[in-house]
Amino acid sequence: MESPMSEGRDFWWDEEIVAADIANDCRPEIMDAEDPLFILYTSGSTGKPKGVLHTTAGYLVYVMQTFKWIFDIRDEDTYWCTADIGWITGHSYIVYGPLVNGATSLLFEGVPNHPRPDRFWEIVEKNRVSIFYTAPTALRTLMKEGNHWPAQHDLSSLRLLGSVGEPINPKVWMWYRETIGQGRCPIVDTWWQTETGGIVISPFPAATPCKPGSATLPFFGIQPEIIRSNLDQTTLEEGGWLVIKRPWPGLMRRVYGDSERFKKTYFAQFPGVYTTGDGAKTDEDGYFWIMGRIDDVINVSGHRLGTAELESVLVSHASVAEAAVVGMPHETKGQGIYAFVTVKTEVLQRDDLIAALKQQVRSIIGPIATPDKIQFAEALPKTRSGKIMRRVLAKIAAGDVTNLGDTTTLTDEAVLEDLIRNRQ
Ligand code: 7RM
Repeated sequence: MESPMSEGRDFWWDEEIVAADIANDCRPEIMDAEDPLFILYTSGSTGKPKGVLHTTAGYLVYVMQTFKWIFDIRDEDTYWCTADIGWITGHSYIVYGPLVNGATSLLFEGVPNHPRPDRFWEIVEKNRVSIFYTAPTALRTLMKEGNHWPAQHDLSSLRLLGSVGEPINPKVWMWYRETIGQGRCPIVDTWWQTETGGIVISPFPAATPCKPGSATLPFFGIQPEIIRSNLDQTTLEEGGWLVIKRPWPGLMRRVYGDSERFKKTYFAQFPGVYTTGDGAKTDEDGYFWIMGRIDDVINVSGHRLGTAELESVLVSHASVAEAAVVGMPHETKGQGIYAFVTVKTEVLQRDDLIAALKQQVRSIIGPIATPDKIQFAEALPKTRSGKIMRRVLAKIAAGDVTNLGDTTTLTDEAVLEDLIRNRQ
């Protein structure tokens, strides 16, 4: 097709590039290893955002190596990470990691379900994508719409799948594995944070035996540990604080402009280790299971329950698409359990579904975990990176709706009205 060129406004790349003296006009700047590379502000569930600062050499070494080994990148691959570039996942695994490895990488600006819920699969087919990295929130959105959408596309180019951002519910993991990966592709469930710079707990594809819902084992050089409030190591299956004992090249260097806050947030509660803020447990194989943010743990009559496990049990019901669980004030138990649930597109919201869901949690986790209230929601409040904003939901559950706190990172304000209106 002819391009309508406008004199003085449009130029041909091939003509301009030969005329440019790249070696002299655009010289690389030599940086010191510890020079700042970028600052990324974390939304921070409470208080004002923190400027997480990463530096040049360590960060680049770390994202280069994790990208190379966890995504097993090869010359013939076409890699696609669906994240927003403004999120750390976009920084590390769209910009720096793929570029420093010279990978062929697809960039996409858009959402998974527009114009139709097969947008991702259409792009995979058209570009013969071989490595695909996305978030559980996107997978749940697409799974909800039914298998006929991926079924319309040739997904045979895929050879490796990745997940990041939230715990992936086992049911969603199985769907990813069977329906998208067609039982053929390994899945890497990658646990990490803005602060860690790159992936710190993850399987190596096809080398680490997987368990759906576990990010499995630490990357080389990473020494995670799970501890109690008194610093003792936890026993098997006992939930506790996830900390990392030794530094690594990708660890953030400081909170921009606030070294006190850096120390206080990550190194004060447990001196000598990096505190992640997540709760976790290990099983008999030493595999790590992330339980959710420690601040979101619910304490029912002295029993501490992580959000991830409760939500995964709700999601395992055939009618349920997504679930978010929060604590609510309760007279006798201290905290009660309030669950927000979205159902699959064709499912009607019925009272007997509430009873079935309560029964399911009761029989799988135990009577103590039975939700006190279940509310059907049209959608859940999420950040731009797809994380459920449980802090906002906890306020709604408590009936404290006049001040929902900082909702600047919320993607869609309209979601709140439905949630408040239908409060149980
Ligand atoms: C990469 C990113 C960090 C928080 C982290 C966790 C949660 C991220 C996983 C996960 C379970 C995962 N950076 N999280 N990945 N939980 N399994 N694979 O998300 O700074 O935006 O968020 O996200 O709670 O602390 S982040």
